[in-house]
Amino acid sequence: MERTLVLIKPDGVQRRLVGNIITRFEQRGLFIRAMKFLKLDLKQAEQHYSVHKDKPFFRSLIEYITSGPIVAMIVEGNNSISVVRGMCGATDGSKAAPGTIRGDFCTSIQNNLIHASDSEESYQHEHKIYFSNTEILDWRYIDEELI
Ligand code: FUP
Repeated sequence: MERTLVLIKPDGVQRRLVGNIITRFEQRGLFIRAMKFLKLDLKQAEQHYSVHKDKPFFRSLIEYITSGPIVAMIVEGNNSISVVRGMCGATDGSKAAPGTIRGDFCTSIQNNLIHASDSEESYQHEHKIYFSNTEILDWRYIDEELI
């Protein structure tokens, strides 16, 4: 099984979509291995989005992602990186398909509710910003084999 790093961004928290989003992952048969509610500091935000540091939208993105609390999760499942990206929908909410999280709840490219790792390499870079190894719990749901 594969792991991915998911963030419910400040607009997702402010708009009370945390429960809806987590429910989607639970219902899909994905497994939550770690979760926390936190406010990113500047250093963490710049580290997370370091690949975008030369992009024109970088400062605005950093301001947005540090503007309020977020929920960070490590989600595990079969092909979870592509499964979760599919559930998020296109980066630009105005182009995201209905039925996806962005396609159901937003139209913005920046305030797009959710982040999910786009590759194993990104997951390796990102998860260490949010979780220490002891915070990733070694546990199983009782129905994992069935799912
Ligand atoms: P994603 O992998 O879907 O999170 O998208 P990207 O890595 O391409 O971009 C990271 C974040 O930068 C997006 F979630 C939103 C923001 N962004 C903008 O604000 N403007 C842009 O033109 C592109 C991305």
